Amino acid sequence: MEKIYGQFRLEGAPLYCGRYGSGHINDTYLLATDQPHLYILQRLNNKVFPNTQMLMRNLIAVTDHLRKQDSDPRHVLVLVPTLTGDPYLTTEEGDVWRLYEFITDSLCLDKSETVNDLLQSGVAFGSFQNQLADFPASTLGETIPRFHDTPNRFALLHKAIEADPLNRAKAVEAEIQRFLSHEQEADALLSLNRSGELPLRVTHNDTKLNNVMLDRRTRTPLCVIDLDTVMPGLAANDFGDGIRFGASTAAEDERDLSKVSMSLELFKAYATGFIGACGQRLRPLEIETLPMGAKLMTLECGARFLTDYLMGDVYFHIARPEHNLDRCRTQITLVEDMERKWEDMARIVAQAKE
Ligand code: ADP
Ligand code: GN1
Ligand code: MG
Repeated sequence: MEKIYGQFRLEGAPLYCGRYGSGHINDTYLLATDQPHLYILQRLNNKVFPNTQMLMRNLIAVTDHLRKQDSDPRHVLVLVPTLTGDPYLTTEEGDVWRLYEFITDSLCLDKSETVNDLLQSGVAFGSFQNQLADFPASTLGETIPRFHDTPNRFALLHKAIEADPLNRAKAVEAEIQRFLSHEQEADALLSLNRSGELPLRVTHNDTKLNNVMLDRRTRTPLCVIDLDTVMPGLAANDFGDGIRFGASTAAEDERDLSKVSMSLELFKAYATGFIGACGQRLRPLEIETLPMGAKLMTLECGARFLTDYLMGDVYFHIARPEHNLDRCRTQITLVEDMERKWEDMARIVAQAKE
């Protein structure tokens, strides 16, 4: 690792560098120096992101835009340059490494400890969308083409079932059927976009609770992180992914499915924070379709976990052999629970707008 971090403009002598966080995509390390000064060092996953140079161009443009509105260094990700003055490092092997200032006195939660924590993450992602409302969307590259194209995610699931390279499909036939029985709904939001009823906005597209840093003392939002998928998208998807992860009563990879449900209390908290922070920007139909965003993001993410399980765990980092299978089971359990709570979800969203 010294070969990597030694090429950045560090303050102080490095003391420690070790794996950090619970992201599923990039390789993340905490780097500490004797100043003391903390950094986050990351290698981008170039299997997931086909064009890492374009991704970094997006990231620099988006953070520059955010910084014009808020110059506090704890509020916007800060890249530390290399010794040669570049904003990130490209190795001879073609890997891209970046170094961030560590956001100090912050919390990054895999699970909300209080209802207010989730409400605050809704505020963070709602405000994020507001801050990017005047960002020139056409200058953003598509870092993962068709990222939230749910029908295409189902097409990829079908391909995986057919290819079945590890002979796993037979044993998970029940899970496959639970997902496929929802396939006809997959296009519900994109079709409204094609007909011009739902607009594209600049969205984050990965609005998990652990992609926002809260202030350790006040527990209010400090900074939205993980900007690798900032692209034009639907507001309902940013709402929906926040619910998928944050309003669940259990972890994304919980094995005991009796613990997994979608909490209406948490749903209401996130809806209140998100809708409040998006302000007047959302059209009535965008608000009305927020529950559908929650259902489709959960269905889509579950279909992606199942696809990855069938393909041999080539996309998401796993920590145990059936990790992706466990994850897909929690997601489909949540989808089915949302269906039971559908009317309450619609009512809560309508009330949050008032
Ligand atoms: P991934 O795409 O793999 O999820 P993230 O960019 O979300 O990668 O980073 C993984 C984790 O590293 C985050 O969930 C957070 O805990 C931590 N992290 C990332 N950037 C910072 C930062 N600037 N300051 C403090 N912690 C950070
Ligand atoms: C990945 O990078 P991370 O861990 O924040 C994934 C999301 C999924 C999520 C599921 C680029 O997010 O799309 O919803 O895992 N990110 C990418 O936890 O695929
Ligand atoms: Mg992340």
